[in-house]
Formats: sequence, structure tokens, C-alpha cells
Amino acid sequence: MARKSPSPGPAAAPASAASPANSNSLHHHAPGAGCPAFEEHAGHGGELHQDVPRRGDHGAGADHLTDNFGHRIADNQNSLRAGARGPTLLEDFVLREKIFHFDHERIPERIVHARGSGAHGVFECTKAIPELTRASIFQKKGASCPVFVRFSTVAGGAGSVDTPRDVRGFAVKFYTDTGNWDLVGNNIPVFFIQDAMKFPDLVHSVKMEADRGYPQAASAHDTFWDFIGLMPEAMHMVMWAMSDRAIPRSLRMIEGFGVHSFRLVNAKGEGRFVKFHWKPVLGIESTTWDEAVKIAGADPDFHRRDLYEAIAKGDFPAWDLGIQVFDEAWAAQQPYDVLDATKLIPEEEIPVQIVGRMTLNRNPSNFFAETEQAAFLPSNLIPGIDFTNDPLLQGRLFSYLDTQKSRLGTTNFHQIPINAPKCPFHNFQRDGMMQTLVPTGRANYEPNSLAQAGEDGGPRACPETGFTTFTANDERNDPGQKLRIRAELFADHYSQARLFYRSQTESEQAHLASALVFELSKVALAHVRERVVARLRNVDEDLARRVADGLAIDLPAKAPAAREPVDMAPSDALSIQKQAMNSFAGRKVGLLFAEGSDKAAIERLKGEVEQAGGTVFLVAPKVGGIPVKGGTLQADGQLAGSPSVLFDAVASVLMPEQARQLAREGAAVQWFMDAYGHCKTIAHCAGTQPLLDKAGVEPDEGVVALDALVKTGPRRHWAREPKVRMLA
Ligand code: HDE
Repeated sequence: MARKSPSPGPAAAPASAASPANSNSLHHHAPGAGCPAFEEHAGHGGELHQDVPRRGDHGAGADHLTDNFGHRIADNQNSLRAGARGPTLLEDFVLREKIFHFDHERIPERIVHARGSGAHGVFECTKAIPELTRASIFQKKGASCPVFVRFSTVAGGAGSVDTPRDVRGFAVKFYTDTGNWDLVGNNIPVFFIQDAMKFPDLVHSVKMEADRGYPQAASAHDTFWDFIGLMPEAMHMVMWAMSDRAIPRSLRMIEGFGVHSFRLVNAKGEGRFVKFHWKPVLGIESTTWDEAVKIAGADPDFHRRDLYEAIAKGDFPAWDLGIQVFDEAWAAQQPYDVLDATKLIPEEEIPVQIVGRMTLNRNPSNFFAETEQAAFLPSNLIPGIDFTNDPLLQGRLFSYLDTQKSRLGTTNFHQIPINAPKCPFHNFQRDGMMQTLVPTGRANYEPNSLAQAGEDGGPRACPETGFTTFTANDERNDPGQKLRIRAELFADHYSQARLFYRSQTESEQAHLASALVFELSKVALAHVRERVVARLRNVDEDLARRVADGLAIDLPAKAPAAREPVDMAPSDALSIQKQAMNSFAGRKVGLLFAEGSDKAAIERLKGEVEQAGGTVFLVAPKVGGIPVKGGTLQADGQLAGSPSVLFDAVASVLMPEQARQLAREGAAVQWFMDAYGHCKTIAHCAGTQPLLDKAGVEPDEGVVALDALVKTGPRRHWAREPKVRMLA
């Protein structure tokens, strides 16, 4: 039996954008692509199986049903059970994957504009306007780009009817060669509210009432009109919403409006205000209310069907794109504010000039993948078009990006084919859920100089062709400048780095210089090492020289400073050592003992430290009770597992015999060697000496007798450091 074609197929040639992620995707055979007939047979329960023919081509695999990881499926009718009448088995990964995926097929519908219909098409510039805008799409008559449009109702859910009294969304995504431009408009040129702050209230009031869950897709109810009655600014929009504009005959016969004043900016940086209009080639047509109500019953999908069928049969709907252009001076004379989205500009005042035509010529191949996943963002602008300070528009710039994360679940929603630009896109954003791109190399930050070492350094900003915000500073409409600029004194990059360095003690400076040497010695790129040292010369010449010496490189030429650093008075508060407290509070002393140690001496020391606010942790070669002079003593930790790095200071009470024995024990020698190397206080009894000698502990102000521990304190003895390591 020959397989049937899944759908009648759209009239225009499908040319959906292939994404890298799609190259492996499951696809259906185009009808008539020469698929073999499947073999049909009945299973044990009489169920119908359609299988790839036994003697068919099992090599190519295109006809073979698989799971999402490519495993071929042998039976798509029966789950795996323990015997014909037994329970279903958890190991049936085919069943589990199928149900799992099905369970998660739905994504949250749009909070507004949930019910919509989409179509692909093309936009063509019919009048070049380079004097008004540098937008690439308007530079030449005949320039064109693909578009995707989504029409919608506002209040109803995704499954509501097409013909309620409502505003219609008219969202257009232009896939231009300079990136996506989303003109997310409505079929009414004004809006209910003036400030984004009121949008959640407006939407709550018009949606189903919170307690009863109705009415669906209708504004004729208490809460909506309660809100409207308290929002005088809504009255203009109410006129439109109660007019026949809100009950259109067809989506092909609605006007569209960008609503807000936007700005066109030309190559010289001159900006003018603009309002965008879509004029349907078929004219504007509405139903009567009685018709709209009856259509809702007769065909809830009236508009969606009308659009789909018109496109499928080649009767492509089209709209002219018009612009109303005006300048600051004109705006300032009007009795309304052009930044107020509840106001329109009469066409008689500023005529609409037609600059392009959009033709919708292809139905989506898959409603979910395209129409449902389409994510429109008013912030998607291209160079040559800019925002204005309309407070409603400004709020939208936040909202749409934000909403996509909860609808599509990931910041990578831009990689979904319907949302991806059709021009190249490269940046340093990485990872995230559902990442489908595989960036190569290690340049995931900028600035970088990896290219100097022959690596791919990634893309860079371009001030000439990149998007730049319109900067004019007019009193009325742009009272504040919007600049990507840093204030002058931000150019001083070194004065405080110098202040910090010069405020440190000698030992801290040595640590800092040594840390730089260590870090830079791990840098394999020679030019990177040199550049850092060249910059250090602006901080402190001595520091730069120490680091260069430590790396055994020539001192490079000083890097130019954007602003000459100034000398500031050193600050003791910036140094740790200058404010060291030398207190036992919150500090821990490790006390080493062994068989035969003097219990009384240990307990005395412990008492003293505790009285000073510290704690003592007893360390011994064995943890259980050890016979000591005066009884037995339990250790808190075994020597090998309690290295001296765990303590702020160390002490030891040992018999000479035990110390000699421990001098052969790596962990014991290391215990003192580390404590000494880390400049800690070491308090010891005379018996410990053989072990100290083996560990290379030399007498200094921090190596003290047991009874001097509390007086000496747990501070570090930095003067010792040059004896134990080479510092830069
Ligand atoms: Fe929207 N609007 N809106 N809106 N809007 C959304 O974005 C929002 C406004 C419009 O087919 C949401 O992706 C705020 C004016 C259309 O996918 C959301 C404010 C105009 C569509 C959102 C407004 C619109 C939306 C819901 C006040 C006409 C459907 C899902 C500041 C110029 C786009 C989504 C599509 C959709 C927020 C006001 C048109 C929540 C906060 C004014 C055509 O982000």
C-alpha cells in the first residue's frame, strides 16, 4: 500500500532556513519521492503493523522509524510486557521516550496575543529613502528580504475563536542582511495606556476574571470596564476598539501600525521621527458584530483558515509599508506629545509615503515550530532605525526578551530556525540550555590577542557599520543624552593600582610580585606576558622590574597610559599585615604529642590557648588512647591526616626518643617544615629539637618555648620568609 502524502503542500516552494541543528533532524519524504510501500500485517492482538518491507533497503535508513537517539524501532504498536498479559516493563525505553516527549509537547502560551496565525513572505523596498535612513533594506528600490508575520488576537487563549471584538496583533520579522528587524505592531494605531507600568493591570483586567475563569476572549465584562473607567488615557483606544476595526473581515484586510514614534537615522547621523503603517492591498474590511458572533460559532478558525487557504492557492495577501516622517520642530508644535502611544498623527497633517511592499507567499510548514515558537522583540532593530523615549516602548524593550525565556525555556531561543537571523551572527556568548552551536577555539572573551599567536581571535565590534544609538540632545524629546561613553576620569587606570601596591608591607609586595611571576609563568603566550609587565610599569617601576626578573625577560617598553597616574598617600587600611590582629580568637593551634609525652604540659598549654579564645587540636601518630606521662590521651586527629596547614600555629610536646623516631616519619618532618615555611609560630618543648633539626627549623622570634606561645600569638613571622623561599 503506497504511503499518502501528509498534507496538500503549500503553493509556494518551501525554502525554510536550514539550521546547523537541523541537519540531522527527522524528516518526512516529500510525496512521490519514490518511497516503497510499507508491508502491513496484523499482530497477535489483531493490531495493524506497517513495517519497512523485509526485502526493502535497510541500508539508507530514511524510511526507518527511530527513537530520538537514532535507534531503530521494531514495533510501534506494542509496549514491552512481561508476557502477553503481564505488566509493562520499565526497561521499555521506546515507550518511555515516546510518552515523555509527548508529555512535554506544550510550551506556555503567550500571556497576551496567544492565538495567532503566521505566514512567510517577502518584503521589497519600492522607494529608496537613504536621505532618511541608513537601514540597508531602504537603500535601493528593489532590495528585498524574507519576512515572517504573525497576526493575533490579544485577550483570548491559544484555543479561543478568531472573531471576538479585539485588537489584532500584526508582528513582522524582517530577516535583513544587517540582522532581524521586528516591527511588532497592532491593527490599531494607538494603545490603551501610556506607560509600561500599567500593562499587567490592563491585561489582568481584560483576561478571564480571576475568581471565575471567564469570560474567554472578551472585553465585555466588569473588570475590563472597571479598569478602563479609571484610566482616562484609554478613551482614544476605546473608540478604536469599539469600532468595526476590532471585528475584521479577514486578516488580509487589516491595517497595521507600529504605534510608537520610532526614529529614522541617516548615514550623517541625522534623525527624524517616524510612524510605521501597513496598508492592505485588498483594502480594509470589517464584519458587523452580528456576523462576528455567528462566525465564531460557525467557524472558530475563520481568520486562520482564510489566511492559510488564500496563501495555499496562490492568492497572496500584500501590504504596502508606509511611513510618516516628521522632525523635532514639527513635533514640538503639536497639541499632543509624539512620545505618547495613545496619540496618532493624522495622515492629513503628515502624509503616509509608501516605501515598500510585503507579500505573504508561504504557509508555515509546521505551526508549532514556526508560528508558536516565533519570538518577536521590539528591541530587534537594525542600524538606521532607532527607539524613542516613548515610555510604553521602553517598557516593551524589556518585556519581550524576558518573556521568551519563560516561553521557550532558554536564552538560546534565537537559535530556533524561525528566530535565527539569516545573516551571519558571531559573538562571545556561550553555552546555556539547548545550545545547538559548536563554537571552536578558546576565544570566548574580548579583547583578546590570540590572533597574534595564530589562533582564531573571534569577531570584533565595528563602529562604522554597527548599530549606534541616535545621540541628538533636544530639550523636549531627548532631555538626556544616550551615549556609550565613559566619563573622563575613568581614563585613570593606574593611580589606585599604585596606591594599593605602595600601601603594602615589604612582605606583601613580595607576595604580590611573586604571585604575578607565578601566574605569568603559566602563560604560554610570550606577547601576553610582556604586555602585562609593560602595563605594570605604570603601576610601579620596581614592581615591573621584579616581575620581569622573576620571569627572566627583558623589561618591555612602558605601555602608554590613557591618563598619567598620580601619586596618592599610602593607606594602611589597604594592607592586611599592617592591621594583623595576632589574636587566638577563632584561630586553631595544632599540638603534636606521642607516647610518653607530658600530659600535664599538654593540658596546661591547651588551657592557656583556650583562655586566649583559641582552640587546640591534638595530633598524634595514632588516634586512639595513647599512654602518656600521667595517663592516656586521645588525639583529635592522626598525624598524616592532620597536616600543619590546617592550623594557625603549632606546638609540640614530645620526648626526645619519640622526636628522634618521628624524624624518620615524612608526615612529622613535613609538619614542622610546612609550619616553618608558612611563617607560623612554632612552640615546642626541648624534647622536640631532633625533629626540628631534621625539618630545618631555625630559631627566630616565631620559634618559641611552650610557655611563650600565648604571648607570641598566632601571627605570621614574615621576616622569616626570605630564608625559606625565593620571592620576586
Ligand atoms: Fe505586546 N507583548 N506589550 N504590545 N505584543 C507581547 O510578547 C507588552 C504592546 C504585541 O505574535 C508579549 O512574545 C508590554 C503594544 C504583539 O508573538 C509580551 C506592553 C503593541 C504581540 C508583551 C505591550 C503590542 C505582543 C507576549 C506595554 C502594539 C504578539 C508574548 C509596555 C504596538 C507578538 C510575547 C507575537 C506580545 C508585552 C504593549 C503588540 C508579554 C509589556 C503597544 C503584536 O512580551
